[in-house]
Amino acid sequence: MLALLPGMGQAGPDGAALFAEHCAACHAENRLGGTGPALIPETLGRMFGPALEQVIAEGRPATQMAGFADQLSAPEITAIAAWLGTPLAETPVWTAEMANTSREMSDTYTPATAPVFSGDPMNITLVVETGDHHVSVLDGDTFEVLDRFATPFAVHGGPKFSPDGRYVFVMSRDGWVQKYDIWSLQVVGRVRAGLNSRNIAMSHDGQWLAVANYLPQTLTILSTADLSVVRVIDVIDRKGQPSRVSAVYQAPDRHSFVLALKDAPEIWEIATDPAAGPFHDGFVHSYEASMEEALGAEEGLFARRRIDIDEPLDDFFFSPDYRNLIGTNREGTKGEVINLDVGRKIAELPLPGMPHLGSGISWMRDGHRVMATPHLQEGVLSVIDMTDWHLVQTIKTDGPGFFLRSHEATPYVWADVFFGPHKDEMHVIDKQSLQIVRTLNPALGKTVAHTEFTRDGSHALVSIWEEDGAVIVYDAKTLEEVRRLPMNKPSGKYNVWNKITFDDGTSH
Ligand code: DHE
Repeated sequence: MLALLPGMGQAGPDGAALFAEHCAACHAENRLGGTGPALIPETLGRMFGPALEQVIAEGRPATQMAGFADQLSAPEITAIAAWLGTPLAETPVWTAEMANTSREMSDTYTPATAPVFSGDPMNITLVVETGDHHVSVLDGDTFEVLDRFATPFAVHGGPKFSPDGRYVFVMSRDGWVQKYDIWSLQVVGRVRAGLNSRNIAMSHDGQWLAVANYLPQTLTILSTADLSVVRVIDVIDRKGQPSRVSAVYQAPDRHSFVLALKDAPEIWEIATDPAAGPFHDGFVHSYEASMEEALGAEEGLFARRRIDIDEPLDDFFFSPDYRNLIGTNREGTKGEVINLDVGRKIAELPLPGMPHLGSGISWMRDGHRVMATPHLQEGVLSVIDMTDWHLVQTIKTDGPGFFLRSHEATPYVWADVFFGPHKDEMHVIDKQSLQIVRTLNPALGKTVAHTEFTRDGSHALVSIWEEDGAVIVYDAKTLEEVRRLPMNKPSGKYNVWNKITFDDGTSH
């Protein structure tokens, strides 16, 4: 009888043992990451099976991840990939102290007293390149790449700018938050705020950055000045059950953060201003001024308000005054409008087919504010009147889309067709007639997605979302291509001015 080789069980190669032998040195025995990223299903997202096997076999270009094809057989690689797809047996602990210990501030960072480039610092556009985990910093007038910096693995969600547009913060799915100084074009530092994080939000005054976590079930609050952890709030519902945080949103007019909870029928509002937080235009809310989780901060700062709802709601869109929130239920079959002033549901919206409200945008039409949202499972955009919440129109598209974008200065909405055979299309839709006026098709067979505008709205930047991809710059009036900048799987793009002014047409 043959002796079993290390990592080989009776039923075939043992993925866990092989991981311990070959991968744990960089990714940690518990798979929560070390010099390499966390390798658990929550952080790997949609990367499973063959995609993981390919990375294990071939490595990742421009990173320290080497290929293992010459050391491991194909079945061994398959076994490791399968092991990475198994959830952790227990919820890991990640305390404020542990997060603070992870903080790494750059020794070489030197703040500049003025921008080190000649262009308009308010017209900088960041491009997240997910192919090799970098961000390119573009001059929004010349489209020159001013800098390209490495980010933690798998950045997700929109980077968040300080209100003056000088600093930007990016977050990776494995919980790292990185600070970058746009004036000096340098990375300032990073901290691991969670183990599996969803997104980040900036407080109205730029002092605090909130990080929504799935693992552990917490909201982490960082000081934007030095990335230190000032508070970790355990997210526990009224019945004592912990909940993941689906997302945290900045509500600048309310001086608060608003939290979507994945597992609890509650919406949380966290005050970011001890004086004005609990008040909004005369409404006095029942904030719990001394939370059990409070760690001795000024009274009222980070106080929590719970809003009870019928079922968990996700993926929020807000009216521009942040009085109303639109969320969708877990099944993605309807939308609910919650008035944050009175703290209850005021309307229900017919939104079947998994609306992606986080990508929603709004604009003025016939004297009314309307909002539009794509749907992840249906080739339609829903347009809703935000004064009486009726469905104005359903616009048929060539397939389900992910992102919508517009700008105050353009008559059009740009809507991608992210899923299906028409993923290479970008619809351009008239904001008044709600008709598709042009369908762009700049890269046959490739995914074409996500639009961002320059500060003045004169140009639209669109991603060819592939490793040998590009950002295409269009003249936003003539819809003609002006430039094509090669990029490595560019995903989202974010213009400083449009983001800090909450321009109509950008998702928040
Ligand atoms: Fe996202 C934003 C949730 C999958 C790329 N995505 C967001 C936001 C949320 C969210 C709550 C708004 C946060 C913010 O910007 O502060 N995304 C989710 C999901 O629940 C979902 C469907 C499943 C998941 O795995 O988390 C999901 N998202 C994806 C992807 O597969 C995408 C296409 C590729 C990726 O990077 O993982 C993706 N999401 C993005 C991008 C934004 C985003 C580029 C920011 C868009 C913007 O313009 O602001």
